[in-house]
This record gives sequence, structure tokens and C-alpha cells, in this order.
Amino acid sequence: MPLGEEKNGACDRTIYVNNPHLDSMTDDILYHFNLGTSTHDLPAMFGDVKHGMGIPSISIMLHELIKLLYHARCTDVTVVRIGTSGGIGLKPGTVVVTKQSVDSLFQPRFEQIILGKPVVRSTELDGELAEELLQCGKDLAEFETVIGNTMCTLDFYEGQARLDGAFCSYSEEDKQSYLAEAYAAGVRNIEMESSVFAAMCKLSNLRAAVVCVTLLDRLKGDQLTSSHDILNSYQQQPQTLVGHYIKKRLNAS
Ligand code: R2B
Ligand code: URA
Repeated sequence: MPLGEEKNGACDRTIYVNNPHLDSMTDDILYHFNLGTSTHDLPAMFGDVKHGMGIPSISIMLHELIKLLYHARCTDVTVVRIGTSGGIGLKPGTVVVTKQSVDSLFQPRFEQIILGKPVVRSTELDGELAEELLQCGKDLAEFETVIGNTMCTLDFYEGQARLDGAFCSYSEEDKQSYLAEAYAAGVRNIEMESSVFAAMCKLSNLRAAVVCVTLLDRLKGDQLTSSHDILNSYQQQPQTLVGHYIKKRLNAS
């Protein structure tokens, strides 16, 4: 098949791999995970894996990822959260590299309740890494890449000032004025995981960055009306950018 003619996965819920050789292998050793298809019952071990959304899901995952990295005695680890977001004043499909992850009051902090008491943690990210990632976006020149603050919310609807949730007690003007305030505070996109990600990475000494594509401009609407194909292609962009960064780093070492 000529390059560029690869098909995307089928629109069912299965995981798609594009390699005719895989099915004829009696064992497929996943060397870096120390797992193999003949030595481990992968469906039993991982068949129920699902990815959740928002702070609770990512924080559970990070607790265990951080312990895994610790037990494995890893050093010099860089972690990048990639994902989707709603943009503010940006063309849909723009990739935002996060400068600061801020809360709904535009503060760079994450509040965790521990033993019934609020504990406030910093959400500072690695500034140098963010600049390197921004440069990768510019090297690629395939899509717009900007740096800006990312607002992390506890909810997709009211928490992000949407007018289309099950409940809404504010007007279009209220929404626009809140988003304008966010924009003035440097916020360029909104998502639901970056604050706890930044806080936990900082606590555990992991070099961390957040790279999210914007699926829509929230100043213009709330619903995701772009086609499935367009949304899919937007979703590839943070991976493309981070893939370029990884290659650049490997070539430099
Ligand atoms: C971005 O997109 C998801 C909500 O649609 C959420 O996981 C996030 O942070
Ligand atoms: N993810 C979000 O959290 N918000 C959006 O508007 C789009 C994706």
C-alpha cells in the first residue's frame, strides 16, 4: 500500500492494529512491558481497561504510575498529558501548550481535600519543556501551536460556562463575560485534568507538560458540531507534536 493510504480504524469499539503479521505470531513479546501473549493472559489482565475523564480518573492513574516509576527506579522522566480541550478565541484545531494550569478562579493551584481539610498544591509546569514543545509545533508547521494558560474544571457543562447542560442559571452575556475574564487572565483553553496532573508531577519531581488541541472556539458556541473525521484529525495533533519532540530528543542523545 503506498504511503499515505493507510486506513483509520473501524468505527466499532475494538482496538485497531494495522499489521498482517501479528495474527500469525505464536507469541508477541511486549519487551518494554515485560509481558507476552503466550506467557500472560492479556485479556484477563487488561481486558477491562477503560479510560475515565477528569481529575479523579487521572489522579488514580497517576498515583499508580508514579509508584511504578519509583519501584522501577526510573530517573530523568518526562511526562506529557495530551488531550482535547475547548479553546478561547482560537481557531479550532489549534494546539495549546500549557504555560500554567489554573483553576476556575484563574489561580495556578489545585485543592485536594485530605482528611477533611483542604490542601492547596502548586500546578507549576516546566517552562523550558513548554518552550521546547512550542518549538516542535513551529518546526512541524502542520497546525497552529500556541502557549497559554489552561483552565482545569470539575465539569464539562456548568463548570465550563456552557449554555447547553441539563441545568443553566446564567445568560449568554454572563458566559461571555466569564470567558473574557479567563482570556484576560491568559487562559486559552479549558479541559478537565491538567491541574491535578501538574500538581502530582511537581510533587514527585517529574518534568511535566500539557499539550491539548482545541476542538471548538467557546466564544462561538458550546456544541461539538465538527465532523467525526475532523475531530479525529484534531485529536492526532498533540500526539504528532509530542512524537516530534521525542524523536528530536532521541536524535540529540
Ligand atoms: C477534555 O476532554 C474531555 C471532556 O470531553 C476531558 O477529559 C478533557 O479534559
Ligand atoms: N474538552 C473539554 O473539557 N472541553 C471542551 O470544550 C472540549 C473538550
